[in-house]
Amino acid sequence: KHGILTRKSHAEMDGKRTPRGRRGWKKFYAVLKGMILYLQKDEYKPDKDLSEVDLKNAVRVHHALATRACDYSKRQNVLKLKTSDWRVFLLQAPSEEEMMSWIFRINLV
Ligand code: I3P
Repeated sequence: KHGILTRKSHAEMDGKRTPRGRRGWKKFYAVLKGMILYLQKDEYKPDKDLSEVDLKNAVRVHHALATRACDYSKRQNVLKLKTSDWRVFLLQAPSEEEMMSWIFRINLV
């Protein structure tokens, strides 16, 4: 699955709140491949190598939990992604349908 996702980091690997200055929203081209959600700067090209930044932004979604971000109301179609290493991301999809689809696909991994 792939599509546009806008990300906000909420908590870090130690479970601590992401510090100010790194809590902003950022738009990515998202690709879910195997157990990894790639958050790329540019559109997906099958034969192009990932940049260092793209690799750094990749999230392992094995044993992660995706739910609708019911407690976040500033933006629409936002899902909450909790990873097995205690990171928390908010991910905004372009539509309700897309958000539901991402939740379903991430939880299948
Ligand atoms: C954050 C940025 C986010 C905001 C967040 C700020 O600043 O303005 O948009 O979240 O508020 O800390 P920075 O880019 O300097 O990290 P919202 O859009 O959800 O308000 P927060 O600290 O209350 O999460």
